[in-house]
Amino acid sequence: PTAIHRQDYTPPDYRIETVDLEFDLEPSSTRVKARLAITAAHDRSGGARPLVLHGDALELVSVALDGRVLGAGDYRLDDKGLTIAAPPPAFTLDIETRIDPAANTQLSGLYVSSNVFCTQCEAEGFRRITYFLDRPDVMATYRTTIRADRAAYPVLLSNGNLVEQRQVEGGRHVAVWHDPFPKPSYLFALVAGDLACNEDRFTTRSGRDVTLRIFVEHGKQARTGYAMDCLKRAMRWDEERFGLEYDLDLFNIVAVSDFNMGAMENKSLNVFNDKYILADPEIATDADYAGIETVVAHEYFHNWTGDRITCRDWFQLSLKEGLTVFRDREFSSDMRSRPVKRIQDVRSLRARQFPEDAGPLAHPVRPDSYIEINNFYTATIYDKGAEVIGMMQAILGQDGFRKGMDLYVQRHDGQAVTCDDFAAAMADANGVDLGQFKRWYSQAGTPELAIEGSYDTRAGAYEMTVTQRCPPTPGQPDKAPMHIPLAMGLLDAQGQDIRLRLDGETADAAAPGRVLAVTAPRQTFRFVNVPQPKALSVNRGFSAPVNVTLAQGGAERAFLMAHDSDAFARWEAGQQFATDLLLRRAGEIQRGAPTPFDPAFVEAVGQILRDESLEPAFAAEAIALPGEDYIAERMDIVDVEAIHSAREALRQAIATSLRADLERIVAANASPGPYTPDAAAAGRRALRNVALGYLAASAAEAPGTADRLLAAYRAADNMTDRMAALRLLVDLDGPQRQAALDDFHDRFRDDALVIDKWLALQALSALPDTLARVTALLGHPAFALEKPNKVRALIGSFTAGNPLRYHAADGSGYAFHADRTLALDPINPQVAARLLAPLGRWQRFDAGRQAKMKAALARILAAPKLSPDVYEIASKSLA
Ligand code: B3K
Ligand code: ZN
Repeated sequence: PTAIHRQDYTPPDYRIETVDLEFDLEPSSTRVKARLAITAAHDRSGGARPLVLHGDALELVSVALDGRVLGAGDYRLDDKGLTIAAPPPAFTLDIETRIDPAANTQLSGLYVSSNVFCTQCEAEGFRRITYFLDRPDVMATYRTTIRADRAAYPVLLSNGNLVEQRQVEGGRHVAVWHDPFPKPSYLFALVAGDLACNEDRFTTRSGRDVTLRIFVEHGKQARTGYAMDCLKRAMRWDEERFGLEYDLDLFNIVAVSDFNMGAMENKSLNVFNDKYILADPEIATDADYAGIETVVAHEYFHNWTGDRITCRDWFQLSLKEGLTVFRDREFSSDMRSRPVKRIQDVRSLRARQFPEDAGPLAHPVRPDSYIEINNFYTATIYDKGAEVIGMMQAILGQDGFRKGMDLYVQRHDGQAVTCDDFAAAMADANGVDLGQFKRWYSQAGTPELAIEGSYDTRAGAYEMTVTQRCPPTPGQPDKAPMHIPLAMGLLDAQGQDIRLRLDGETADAAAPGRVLAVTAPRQTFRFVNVPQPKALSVNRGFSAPVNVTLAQGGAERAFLMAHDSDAFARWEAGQQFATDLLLRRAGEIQRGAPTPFDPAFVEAVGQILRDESLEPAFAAEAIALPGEDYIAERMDIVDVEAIHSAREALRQAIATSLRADLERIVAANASPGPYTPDAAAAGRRALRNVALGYLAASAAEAPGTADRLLAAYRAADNMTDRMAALRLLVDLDGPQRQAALDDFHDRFRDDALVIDKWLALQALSALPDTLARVTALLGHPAFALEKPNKVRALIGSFTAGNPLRYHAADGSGYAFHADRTLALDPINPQVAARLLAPLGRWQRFDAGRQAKMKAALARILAAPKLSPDVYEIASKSLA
């Protein structure tokens, strides 16, 4: 496999103006007729250039140019596509292909999921339907005719407006759809199946009456109410916040059970993994509800940031993904608690993106090369991309950012553009220079900020010195300094923000918190007229996605936990305090000499538990310790056992000291009535379940714990509480664990999405025999390698979510991972490749584990007929 480079981009030689598609659907043999109106994009003085259409896994039936059927000598077919050497400047091409959707286990192109035909064309799936210029800068209008058996596939959908629907001979029927908006092929979609529908309406602010439909398996309509509500709220929010309105009379969502990702933003026909649509209190947790809100909004927001304005090439993927994640985050923050949302996003950034940026797969937000584009739907493109957009908003302010968005839409509606175009719109609308800032697009790696502060009592001045450094990443040994917006403040002894004015500024510049522009490798900020400060608060709101080193004692951290005016920073102070304690304890465990934890931390946690003014959802985050993966990131050589033991020990210390407070929290936050998924109720459940988790951590001291958890499991009237109890129980060996798991399975055996949870919980267990149980579950009737949700639930939860057992010293976890990868690759290479990242982190481990991880990667690479997807990840991981 060969790499494609961003620098090699050239505009297409041909344009495709209109696409007329006709599908004759049969599961194992579908015929596709495509009529393409093609024109040359260049003047022809240098002679005609060849037309090279992409194609993959297609059987060509016939091809005709301006009505003349071409013979084998008129074109060339190879495994990349179809080439016509010297076509005329404008012509019509008729292509007929035959495809086998039922055999399409890659789930890219047209495939069948539980008797429903559906498509996934991003990034390069359209070429698995017909020969095409399958690149995002070729935008055409589509007309789609679908012919299928009427009884088996009563619902026939594609993009745009339904033009006609009629019955035809042989028990078949036909639907014709037309999409007036030019779009790239990756946004094409088709669905055919026997589906139930929840219908609703939405009137846009300019008065357009839009029909909203969510299609699901029969019997599941009742579980679509929340998704529909989210959709309507998202539509309204985008009008209010960004002035962006929906542009057709119909918006369709279809939920399918087999899907490679979360969902897909095809124009007016979003296709979803049903995990992000179906919900009711019996089957969905609070986290599931929040996920639905996010993903429904995200796909809807793509209508402008992705569909109306799309990417010129796939190196610009973050143009639509980073921006749309930013938009869905803003939406969720407005719907729920902004600080809690920020905390959760930062937890996930640190758990997924920071490790990626520090490892062999690190790449810039705008990558320079790829082998398989599907490998680049990464945390860096999505989440760091959203951070980059968020920093622009931090620099420009919300109004300035809105001006930039308005200009971006005004300039580029209907176009396929680049990250530079977006940044130019932001810069031009605000009259600012974002030149240095744009290094965030080109430089990989998480910048490190070393910060030191000192107070000069005599001068009444505070100096903060910031040194920035960005570690080397593959292909980028040296980095230039970045423009980092750093939000900060100084607290006085009462915990109040001190008004800050930089040396040289006038008095009216003084403000209680500042956003500093850190631009130099080393920079000192001198604040004048400052009374004696008690604590320094930096990177408030996580204003930049960086790692901060700041020597702060426990007392200062505890003070910030209690007083910082920025809620995120209060949480962060607790995380850093806990991290200090856990890293020290892990070292002591390695040396066999643990010493007691600093009681100031436990006391600070107790204060949070007793502070009734706090939002419960915030308190839940504030008392939850950093995850094992975060601690691992901060260790020179990762020791999963020491990290696990240290964390368990701190949990026990908290439980022992604060038992009464924790019991009170559990009692006070019991469900007051029937379940509602709103943020306030979810926050109370979260706090109660974190407290319950601490109480369970002291299982050794309290022998009744397993019984108590089993009782909590049985008493639960919603999936959040049921899962919380079961999650704790699966770590405790005993009859209660098995009783609950069996009950759960029997209760939900017919609900695929809930069985996914059952598989995942068992894979996440800290018990020593977890790998054996996971291996046995591969043979369970509920498991199938063909179903991505099952693979992610069982295999992905183990490899990515259970560091303690995955990194077993004997290498059994790695061997398991290699075996599963090799079994999955021929079925679904995209999913196989996505799961591979943990093996690539070998540099972080001791020599014994390194050798075993590398051996597992080498074994994968040695396999014959490896997909480009897995080849790219495995080879880069070993490099
Ligand atoms: N754009 C799709 C992802 C497509 C995945 C291709 N392998 C989902 C989203 O970000 O909205
Ligand atoms: Zn997206």
